[in-house]
Amino acid sequence: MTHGSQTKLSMPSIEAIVFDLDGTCLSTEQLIVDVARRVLQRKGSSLTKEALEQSIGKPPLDAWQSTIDALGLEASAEDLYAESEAELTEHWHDASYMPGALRLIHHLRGQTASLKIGLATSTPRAVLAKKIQNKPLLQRVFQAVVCGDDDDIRGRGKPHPACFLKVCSLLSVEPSRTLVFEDAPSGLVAALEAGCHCVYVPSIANDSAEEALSEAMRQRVTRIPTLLAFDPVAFGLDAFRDTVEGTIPFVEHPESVIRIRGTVVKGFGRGSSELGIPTANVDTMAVARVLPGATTGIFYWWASLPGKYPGTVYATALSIGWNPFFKSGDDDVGKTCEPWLLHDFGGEDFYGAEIAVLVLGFIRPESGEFSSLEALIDRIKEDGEVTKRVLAGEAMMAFREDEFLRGR
Ligand code: ADP
Ligand code: RBF
Ligand code: MG
Repeated sequence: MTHGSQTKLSMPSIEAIVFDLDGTCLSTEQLIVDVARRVLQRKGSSLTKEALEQSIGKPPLDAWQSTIDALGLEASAEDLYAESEAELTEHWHDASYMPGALRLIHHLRGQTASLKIGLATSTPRAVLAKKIQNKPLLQRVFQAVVCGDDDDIRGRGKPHPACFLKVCSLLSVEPSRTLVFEDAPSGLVAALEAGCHCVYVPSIANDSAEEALSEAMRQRVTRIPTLLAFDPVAFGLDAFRDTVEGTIPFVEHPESVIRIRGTVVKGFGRGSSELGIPTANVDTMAVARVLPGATTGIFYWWASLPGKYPGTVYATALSIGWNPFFKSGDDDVGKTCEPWLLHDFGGEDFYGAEIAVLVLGFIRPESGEFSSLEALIDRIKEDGEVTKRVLAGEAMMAFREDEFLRGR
């Protein structure tokens, strides 16, 4: 598998890994959006794509104000925030793992060389307990946990380096031998200020946090689009042992399987005509409901069109992302979710149909670095071949029977 710029870094050997929680290990953003959706429903309104885009990545009160403005509501941001906080308190344990987080943490625990693992989160300790209430791995894996309301941290939240300095000290490791996983610009700065190296997995789409960093600091950042693209070998750690044909199957951790149900919508109209590869674009709201906004990559999955062809399941290669090969300059082309069903429909289209998909594995990060359109097409066809081979495996075949694929 290719891993872009994850070349081996010139850094001392890694003795500790420190995780941020929200947006890095847990997909709390999804939960917050779900709760926002319910709050708005009770007000007789509903969350639109535009309102969601306006509010993503902002602090809660600002996010609510943007939503109110975008939807033209007669409500105060304070009231809606209070209402959503009350509901969130009851639902923190519903937060799912970020794609690849469960697998990565399991892997790090099983390293041959002893590796310390810590957590540095802005979350108050009481809320942390709720968030990990039903996640036994997160309850026992960290040898040191620093929370935002700890006495010596309060008032010195990220981007202040205090939380990372403290967790390093609790783990008895030098920051220079510590690798931090972060998804937010403030966390990235905090980790670097503390002297750590940082694997930056931005949770905000098209974020450019590195631009604000000094050249020296930038040397200590490795950006990846999703934890699924992390290569431990580049950091002197053991290689993953769960890959099949260079891909990452999710079946070992069934909670990692992603289920998307949506409607087939119109795309840019270049799939069939320009590439000869039709893709049944899924409406982005359906995707946003289950996958963090910044997660991109090429995946494989089983798909069905339950309303149209009930009972039939198709092997499918899927691209989720910004199609960087086609992105010219600063054009902000929207994120798409495009399944290529590996089946000949004889020229038929199924716009408007319900599509159910079970994402079972990760093939590679999406790439903009193809020398020609033909090179991209060849690579996509190779993704299709890999998909067919991997999905033929016994564990994968079993998922064809999944209730989810039968429709509502
Ligand atoms: P668009 O940009 O609108 O998605 P495409 O050229 O990618 O246009 O065409 C995709 C459409 O073709 C799909 O929405 C679907 O209705 C139809 N289609 C036909 N065969 C397939 C297939 N094997 N996989 C995906 N979509 C297909
Ligand atoms: N687009 C890219 O820009 N980079 C990619 O690496 C890439 N990989 C893809 C892999 C698969 C399996 C599929 C189906 C599509 C991929 N595409 C990629 C998306 C392609 O650009 C898109 O489907 C067309 O532009 C039509 O919108
Ligand atoms: Mg398409």
